[in-house]
Amino acid sequence: MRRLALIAALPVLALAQPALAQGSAPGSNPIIRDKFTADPAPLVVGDRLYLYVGHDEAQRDEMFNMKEWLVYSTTDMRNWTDHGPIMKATDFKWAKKDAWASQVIQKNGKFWFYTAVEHDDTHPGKAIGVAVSDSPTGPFVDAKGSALVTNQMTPKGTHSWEDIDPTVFTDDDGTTWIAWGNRQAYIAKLKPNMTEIDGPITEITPPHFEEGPWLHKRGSLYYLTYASLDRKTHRDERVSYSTAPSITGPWTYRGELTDSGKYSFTIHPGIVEYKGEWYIFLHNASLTVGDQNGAIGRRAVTVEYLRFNPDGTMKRVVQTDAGVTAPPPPK
Ligand code: FUB
Repeated sequence: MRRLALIAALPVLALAQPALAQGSAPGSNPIIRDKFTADPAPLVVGDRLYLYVGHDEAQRDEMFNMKEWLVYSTTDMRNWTDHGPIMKATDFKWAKKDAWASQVIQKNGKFWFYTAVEHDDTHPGKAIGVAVSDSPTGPFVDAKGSALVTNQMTPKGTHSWEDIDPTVFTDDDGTTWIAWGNRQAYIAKLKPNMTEIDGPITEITPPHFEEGPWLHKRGSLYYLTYASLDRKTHRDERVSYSTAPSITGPWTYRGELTDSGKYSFTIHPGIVEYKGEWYIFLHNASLTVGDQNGAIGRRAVTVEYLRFNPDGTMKRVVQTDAGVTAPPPPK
């Protein structure tokens, strides 16, 4: 997120939000309609898909106001159960605010929640925390008692919100990796205890990287998908991606996967395979709740089918209102 760009864009965004015709088929986009939600992170547990989101509560022209994370689940990709909040940013005693992007991963019989928050003045800037629960619906509690990553651990960065948006991925050898970043992207191993970085933090910034990295693997190919910003041609973020033959690279840039989200400066990918289908979760700012229109800090999560070419590259995703209520495209 670029602060200056966001502020410059606000008057335009405020004008550009007609109320959408909403209330169509269950499962159409946006998939959650009674609250503003952002930064979707899917996790499959058995036959259920859980979706972790940040709760957008910005008032009027406030940029972001995110105090807590919510979780929803589904077994049919149409009907979503609201399990409520799983944690507040201030449940990390060392954090001041900002329940920003997160991801949950299951390992060793527990659910590990990695997320970005604003650290208190002992380590100024954004930081990454880790929380744990015995259940995918929480409650989650701080697993470490201090930040896993602080702004001071990545000294090359030029801004205080560089260490955000963690994505976690367990490779076939059982090693769990964490990647994160804003403008610079980083990757590191996690120790088996899931609460400490193991070894060096390596910079892997791909072309046009802005934020919101998401790691996944399909077949023998590794994917790093992220919110991108082409500073010369685009005002709003889009999704781009790179692929690699191993989690340690080398990464090859594969270009843009999506356009920007409707009325939204930010976009944020979360990719998952569920019941034989691949999906990409995103967010836009097309939702109206009561008298509140979508805005930069009032976003709404969406989902689309994801399709792959024979060489493993991903087919460009068109963001629709029908989403997964439309017939699945051919594989
Ligand atoms: O939701 C707050 C921030 O906006 C996230 O951390 C970024 O990915 C962007 O979506």
